[in-house]
Amino acid sequence: MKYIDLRSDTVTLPTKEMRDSIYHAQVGDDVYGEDPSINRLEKMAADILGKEAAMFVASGTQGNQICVMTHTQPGDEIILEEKCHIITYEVGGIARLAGVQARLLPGKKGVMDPSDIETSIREDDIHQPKTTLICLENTHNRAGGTVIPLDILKDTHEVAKKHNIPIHMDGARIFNAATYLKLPVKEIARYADSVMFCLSKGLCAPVGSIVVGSKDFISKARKFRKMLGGGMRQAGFLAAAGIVALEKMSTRLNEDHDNARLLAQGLSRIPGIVIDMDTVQTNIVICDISGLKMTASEFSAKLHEKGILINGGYTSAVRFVTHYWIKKEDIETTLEAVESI
Ligand code: TLP
Repeated sequence: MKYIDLRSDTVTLPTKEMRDSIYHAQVGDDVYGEDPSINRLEKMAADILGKEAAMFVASGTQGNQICVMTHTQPGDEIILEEKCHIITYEVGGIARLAGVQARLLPGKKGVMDPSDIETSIREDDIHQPKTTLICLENTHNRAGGTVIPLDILKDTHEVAKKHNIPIHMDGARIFNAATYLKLPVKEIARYADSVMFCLSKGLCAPVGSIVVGSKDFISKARKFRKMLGGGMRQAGFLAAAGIVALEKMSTRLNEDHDNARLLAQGLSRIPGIVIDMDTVQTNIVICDISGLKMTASEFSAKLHEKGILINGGYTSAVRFVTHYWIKKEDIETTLEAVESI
């Protein structure tokens, strides 16, 4: 059976052009800085994001963890939104690897209020840890792919500068945010000192993410990447696909957003399903199915029987994610299947 896979945009397979570029890639030992494809990808990424330097990493998680380690010292405190990926899905890495303490703030649709951030910054007091990092997530996964509005981003940046605290942006899906805001991605990245973004989600590359920042930051970060086993030698085979991802796939995300909206509109018409349409901004649709009187895992098992894959959990929230391999017809098939359930 050919499944319609809406579990995540992480499931995207590489395109034919990516496979060809992988086959023909020029490679070398990247730990020596000698992989031409990695060097080209990193230069491209730094230019597109408007930063001095970039570094290829194995995954988004590895990139986020390296950034937290690079910005902080063990015993510091960092500010994060309470449902962000770093806190929810990175296995407690910031505690184990960076040795930092998390100060979690509630977000509105995933977005922290800049004044809440400011009041959470620790005073210079012998009893208190030092606040040394603010982490933002853009788009915000668990809030439904929501984008940080530019004015809030600017205000957050002002607060951070005033207190001399760097901002790290988990921009796993920053190209979706830029597509939504109709802005070049560097107009978002300029409000962060470091950004991690994924090549392997909506951009379809098989493996890899990128960290960007200043030259100093990236050279310090390279040491943490090595420590975490991320010195991947002939990684140019992966970079080759990443180059196609940046050149070809970053400009087509509107299609995924249109499909997500179509899906959300259809789902919201089905009795028992509730969606906050304001959160449907990019390629993620999160809905509440408590009115269907079944758990999310029961719902996803029923969809599975009909050839549709989503991630179900124990709560009543389910997530659908659109991507390159999901076409408009797949959305129609999905809506028919949900309706029949
Ligand atoms: N998110 C995955 C799962 O880990 C939940 C998904 O299916 O959405 N930041 C954000 C905002 C992410 O959504 C993800 C992946 C990551 C970081 C981590 O990227 P990877 O999977 O490459 O480690």
